[in-house]
Amino acid sequence: MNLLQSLEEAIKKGNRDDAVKNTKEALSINMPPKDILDALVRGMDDIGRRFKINEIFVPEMLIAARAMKESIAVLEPILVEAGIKPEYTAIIGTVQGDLHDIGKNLVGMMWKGANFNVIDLGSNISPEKFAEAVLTHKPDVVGLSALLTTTMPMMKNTVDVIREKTGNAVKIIIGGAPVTQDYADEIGADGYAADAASAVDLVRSLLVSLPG
Ligand code: B1M
Repeated sequence: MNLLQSLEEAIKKGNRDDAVKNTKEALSINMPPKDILDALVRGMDDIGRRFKINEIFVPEMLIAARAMKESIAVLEPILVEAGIKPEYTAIIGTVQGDLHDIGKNLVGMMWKGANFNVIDLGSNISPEKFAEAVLTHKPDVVGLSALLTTTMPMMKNTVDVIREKTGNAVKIIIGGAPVTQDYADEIGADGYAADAASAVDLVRSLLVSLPG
């Protein structure tokens, strides 16, 4: 088994120590951070598949998620260190009622890697808190994440409250497993990205046309 396969296995087993050790080892031999990230995501995808067929349950998911988070904490500075001056300021958070933060963290990490100044509000964030953060930090873009079909409507509330309290200047983009481009159009968001890498391209394409 090669190093990336061992890393994927460590995530599947929720073995934090091995996950962190393998991540550090992969970095020490200059493996591309993107390949390391892909191994982490593959491990977590498998966790989701097995949860669906009732092969594992919430505690195992939590343990795997914790291992992934710790590996990501090791990986993050490597992706970030290339940046000199942030290109854009971005706020990100998972909407109210939703505790899933792994995908949101990945998007934030990719944005940091793309040299954006990222303000991560965390998960379970109310529309009002998003709006306050927009007024405080004056970002170029706000990213909303949701992983539950039951919290998707909170995306619409959040878009509405941000628009009402801060106007139309800030771009709002949405993402998360149940979210689609159609849904983004329906709720008046400026864009939708299917994954963390596309979220970088999307921000750039939305902001490049802005004057100034
Ligand atoms: Co939950 N969970 N979970 N869970 N969980 C899902 C989402 C689920 C699909 C599992 C299943 O049934 N197969 C299901 C949702 C069903 C639905 O609504 N259709 C589900 C459920 C039901 C629940 C609970 C209700 C379970 C329960 O208690 N009965 C509960 C809800 C709690 C709550 O939020 N209020 C719950 C709890 C949890 C844990 C806490 C145990 C844990 C979360 C830990 C954490 O995040 N800190 C957890 C996990 C880990 C999962 C799965 C297994 C993995 C999610 C994940 O992190 N994926 C998930 C099953 C699955 O997705 N296969 C599941 C990896 C991550 C990289 O992918 O977040 O999709 P994802 O992010 C992607 C893209 O979506 C995109 O980029 C990322 C990849 O590059 N993206 C964006 C995400 N946000 C974006 C924002 C953007 C752009 C792109 O722009 C701003």
